[in-house]
Amino acid sequence: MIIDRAEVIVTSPDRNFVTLKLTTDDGLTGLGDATLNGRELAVVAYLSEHVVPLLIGKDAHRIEDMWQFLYRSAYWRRGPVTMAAIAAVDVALWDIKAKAAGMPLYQLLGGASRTGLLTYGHASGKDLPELFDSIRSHLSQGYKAIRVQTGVPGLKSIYGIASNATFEANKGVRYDHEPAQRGALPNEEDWDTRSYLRHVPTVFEAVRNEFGPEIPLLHDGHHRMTPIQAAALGKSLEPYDLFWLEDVTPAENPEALRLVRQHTTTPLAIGEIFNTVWDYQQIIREQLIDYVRSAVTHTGGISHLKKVLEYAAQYQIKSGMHGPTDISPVGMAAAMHLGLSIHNFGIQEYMKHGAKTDAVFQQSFTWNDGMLHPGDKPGLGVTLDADEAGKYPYEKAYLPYNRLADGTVHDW
Ligand code: KDG
Ligand code: MG
Repeated sequence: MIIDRAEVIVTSPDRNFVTLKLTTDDGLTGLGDATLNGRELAVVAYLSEHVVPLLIGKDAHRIEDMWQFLYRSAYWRRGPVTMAAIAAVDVALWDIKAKAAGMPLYQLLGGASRTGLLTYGHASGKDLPELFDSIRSHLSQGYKAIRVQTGVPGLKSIYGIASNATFEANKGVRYDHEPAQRGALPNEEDWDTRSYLRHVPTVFEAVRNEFGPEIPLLHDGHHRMTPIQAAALGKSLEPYDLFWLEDVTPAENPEALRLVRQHTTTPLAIGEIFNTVWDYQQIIREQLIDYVRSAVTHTGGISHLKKVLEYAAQYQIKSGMHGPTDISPVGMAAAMHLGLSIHNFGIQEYMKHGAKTDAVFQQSFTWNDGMLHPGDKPGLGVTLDADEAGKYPYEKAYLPYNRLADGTVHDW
């Protein structure tokens, strides 16, 4: 089973996606997601110029060897561009291997460890009435766990709450508040941590009063706090029993979580911008987190993320894979197969893709009663319709950024 062709496909139905398609000499195809929101073409160049020439003529069965070869031979290691490119090759090869075996991929990964994957969706609102409507709408769709993001009095536009500018620039497609803005320069948002820290606990109190104690609630701090601020937030949210508090401090400094951990029992999740097991080494070993947020797409594929999660399992740390719409249906399918097979699955983030995206990527997963299942077609269970994909050329899109009241650039 020799790799005969490798195509890098860029398409922008609802939003940009980068997909690697490998074809073997016996006609099997495999897909891998290489989408890096706002920096998509960097991965396209890495793949087309540097990786594709290395794939042709290679044995498609040798997945681990290919991973090690792409990782080690480049000399320049890690980072989101490199690891997204390697992930795409890895996932496409797993797709091919599972098709060759005539099995859904999760069977090759050890078989199902559960019947389905608990998902959480994104509820948000600039004020309580809007937030409550959004929570009710998610509950009525079937979500059993909900991420709560809220506007903060005095701030016009913040992460997780679609600003009118983003909504309009995205041509009215809301994607449950996808932050990237198409065809323009980055949207500037504003930020004030003290107002946020005062306001957020009042919102969780109101949500618990309205919706009761049962629903698992999550919240994303999006890297915006200092360690002591994050510790204070974790402590002030303890009465509201969060499922997790995510990305409280900037991810570059894992030691920051020591201080947070010393002060709060609110469970912590981090890692959507991590790329390798080495980013997790300290925080897993020191048990500073409860959930690993890495996506298959950004962490070197199934082969590498499985190693991260096996390491995490030694410390009862669970998966909470990143799954906003910037993970393509191919990346989501890979997450579902991995999540179904591992023992330490925690929860899966799940935002529905738009109708155009679903027409480009035909999928076999199901989402019933808040639970995902990848389906039982051989491989990942996703095919890419080239004609549909060709209708949607790449459109430049930028993620937003933050400034404080005095103009200082801040983490968003
Ligand atoms: O591209 C950036 C998004 O993936 C990110 O803002 C989403 O934080 C995010 C989440 O938790 O889904
Ligand atoms: Mg996040």
